[in-house]
Amino acid sequence: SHVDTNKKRGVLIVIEGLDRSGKSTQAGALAARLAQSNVPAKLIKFPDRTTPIGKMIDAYLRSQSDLDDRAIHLLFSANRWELATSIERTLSEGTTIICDRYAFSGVVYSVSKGLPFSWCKSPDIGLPAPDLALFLDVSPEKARERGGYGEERYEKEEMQKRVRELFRKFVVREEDAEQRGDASKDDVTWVQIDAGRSLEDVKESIWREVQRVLEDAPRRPLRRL
Ligand code: T5A
Ligand code: NA
Repeated sequence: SHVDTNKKRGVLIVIEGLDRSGKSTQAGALAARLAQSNVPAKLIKFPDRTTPIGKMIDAYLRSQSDLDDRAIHLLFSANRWELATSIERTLSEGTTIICDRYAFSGVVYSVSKGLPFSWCKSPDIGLPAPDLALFLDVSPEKARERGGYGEERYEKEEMQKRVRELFRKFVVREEDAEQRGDASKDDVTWVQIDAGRSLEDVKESIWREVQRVLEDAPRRPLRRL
């Protein structure tokens, strides 16, 4: 069959951040803006609560079931692997993916419960790596202004504070490595976004980063975690 070598692959954009940082709001706004700009794009979300594994995760998050910390960690990862082939296919067909939470949430939430960092990373090794990872940072005070955290298992201020510190470590480590010039070519590009500002300001910051990656990323092969 005819292979169109001029066809650009889609770009994998991950939006990470704390509960109530505005991830879903911004992911939706970005999808709309890409559509207006005639960039084929698809919005996905993790956990995907619609799959059989996703239903187990949903019950756990709503405290309707209890699971060992390691078991739920592996389910979150398996939930990503369920969709990995479809993500790769979509990207190779030229469609950009906006992903509301990904493997970094997986690591950060489990590490903040006390599981070892390297153990937490290992089940996600080999998943498609994002071309851009945005960290939406928001203070617990701002989150409270937005109606506070919800009723789910991790939506407690102490947990959110630990999660925030861990996300910041991820991002700062990558930024430092880039500035020192010793970032490995496989490192994920992180951008921290101050998500405590107005919806419009956050949207504009995100759009600036996305335009840049839409230019650069399609020339590189898709990487893996
Ligand atoms: N988890 C997830 C793991 O432990 N391991 C994993 O591997 C994964 C993938 C569920 C939980 O699962 C954990 C992390 C989570 O604790 P979820 O279903 O994604 O994750 O649920 P949340 O991320 O908690 O969803 P939230 O709805 O709380 O957060 P969002 O999406 O960040 O926030 P959003 O967009 O819904 O906005 C929240 C409110 O704030 C307002 C919005 O209108 C909305 O009311 N808002 C703003 N207000 C003022 N100014 C702004 N700039 C605003 N932006 C949004
Ligand atoms: Na959300």
